[in-house]
Amino acid sequence: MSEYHLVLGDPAYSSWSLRGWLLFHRWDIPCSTAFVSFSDDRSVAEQMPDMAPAKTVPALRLPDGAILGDSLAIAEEVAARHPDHAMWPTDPAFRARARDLTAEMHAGFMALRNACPMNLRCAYGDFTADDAVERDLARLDVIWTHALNQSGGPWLCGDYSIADAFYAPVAARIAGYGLAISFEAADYVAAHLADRSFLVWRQMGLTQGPDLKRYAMDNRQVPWPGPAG
Ligand SMILES: N[C@@H](CCC(=O)N[C@@H](CS)C(=O)NCC(=O)O)C(=O)O
Repeated sequence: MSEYHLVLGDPAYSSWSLRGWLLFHRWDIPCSTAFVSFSDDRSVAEQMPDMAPAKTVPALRLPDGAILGDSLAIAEEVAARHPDHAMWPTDPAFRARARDLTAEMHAGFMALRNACPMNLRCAYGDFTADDAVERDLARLDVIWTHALNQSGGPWLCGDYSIADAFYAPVAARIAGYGLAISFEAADYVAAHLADRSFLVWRQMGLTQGPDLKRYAMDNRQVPWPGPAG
């Protein structure tokens, strides 16, 4: 085993997989990939017995054989093995903020995540956010605006960092569900939608795997609000 091996879920729908994949693609770190299917009758864990004890995607096998089953652990470990890539910002203040933002994303925003599952194949024109989702959006506005004011944009903590990779799926949800946010936050969402690596992943999402009914909403569909590729 001489390289990283990353197992991912359906690109259209697997938000955690997008984070894990960005950690490699955005920094040009070579890895082999394999995909489980959310339409398979078997569980994710059953589809990747070689990645045990990991039971969710993304799951990473390190070149030395160790298995990681959590995206934050993957980020920390890959960043530690590639200090030259500055996946965490080198500036101490930016680095501290990036860690804080990443931790908050990893642990939070459950209302938004539950109400608006990532679906890179659809955008909706008439989705109404409930109060809990509005609270998550207000919190995103606060922390993104604070970080962007310090960094000057377009990314949260200087150059694109792990924090940005972690917020990419949330940006896709805000775009796809047409959720109302501040102008500064909207610019940050637009930066994600136009990001080269995000575009590559979305193309995979558009072409790979079946449409999954459980991710579809009854809302009116509108064109995707970002570049096609
Ligand atoms: N805390 C994990 C969460 C990963 C996760 O929940 N992945 C979902 C797909 S987006 C999954 O594999 N679900 C399958 C399952 O729970 O059985 C991480 O940060 O990687």
